[in-house]
Amino acid sequence: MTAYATKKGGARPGLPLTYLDLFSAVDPLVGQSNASRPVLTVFGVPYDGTTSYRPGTRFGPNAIRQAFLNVEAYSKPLGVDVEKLPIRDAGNLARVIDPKKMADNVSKVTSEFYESRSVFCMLGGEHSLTYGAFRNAPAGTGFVVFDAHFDLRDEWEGSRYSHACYLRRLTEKTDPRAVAHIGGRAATKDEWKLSEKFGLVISPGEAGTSASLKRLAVFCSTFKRIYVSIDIDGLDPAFAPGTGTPEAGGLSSKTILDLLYQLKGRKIAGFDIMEVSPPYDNGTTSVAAARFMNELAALVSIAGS
Ligand SMILES: [Mn+2]
Repeated sequence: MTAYATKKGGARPGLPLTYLDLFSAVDPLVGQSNASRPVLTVFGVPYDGTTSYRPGTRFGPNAIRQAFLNVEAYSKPLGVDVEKLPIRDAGNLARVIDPKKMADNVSKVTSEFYESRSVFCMLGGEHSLTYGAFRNAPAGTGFVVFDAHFDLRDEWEGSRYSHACYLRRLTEKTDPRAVAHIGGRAATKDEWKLSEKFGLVISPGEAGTSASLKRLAVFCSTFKRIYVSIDIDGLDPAFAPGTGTPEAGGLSSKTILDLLYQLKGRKIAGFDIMEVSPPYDNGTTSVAAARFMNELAALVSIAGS
């Protein structure tokens, strides 16, 4: 049991400490730091309004939190005890129905983080939200995404802001050469063509080889900061059954960790973990998401913002 010590309520300002303050926990928040500059601020977006196949990612944020409170917080590969980091969990954003408005609200929130150079972690929710989270990132920020899909459709089921379109919308506003895409295996012929404009594409077969680790490290070294987006369906369904649009032939959780460790020493602008769908999960998907969150928090603490 790890993070319980960091999420204790503690004394209320101006009031004496009671045993209720001491023993009660605000479950399932990731952390309750009230530091003026926490190392990381977490927020969830329980939104799955455009999910095309199996809905349920609206339940993702709290499932990831619950899993996070039960994974080991000490990262041996990075030498960081995440339990000791000041992490603030701001809870979940209020949901609005329209996907563009939802992404706009996310964008307003993340713009404040970028302006104050504070690092955030967004827990999804569907991947359309990343269009809001990344589009106002400062110049010089590279975008590293793990995903089975390219999400480069111009529209899907009547919406240009569907989770199948978010990277198309993003790369209309930002340079596609700033995108490193890892794990892609399910896309239309047009999407494969568009993906050739990305700065780096690592297939599931190549991912994890020493050549792929080096290619990612070199890609990241050309940017001031990196934004990391993990669509949990980048993992093979064997590792992550709890997702809305699973695709066979994917990454292992070890492979994603090995690739994430290539970011050691790089400044991270923010990151997100998306598309966890608890109704289809046997528990392994949210635990994998929690492990990624833990290691990314450790990476953030090493390099600062
Ligand atoms: Mn996907």
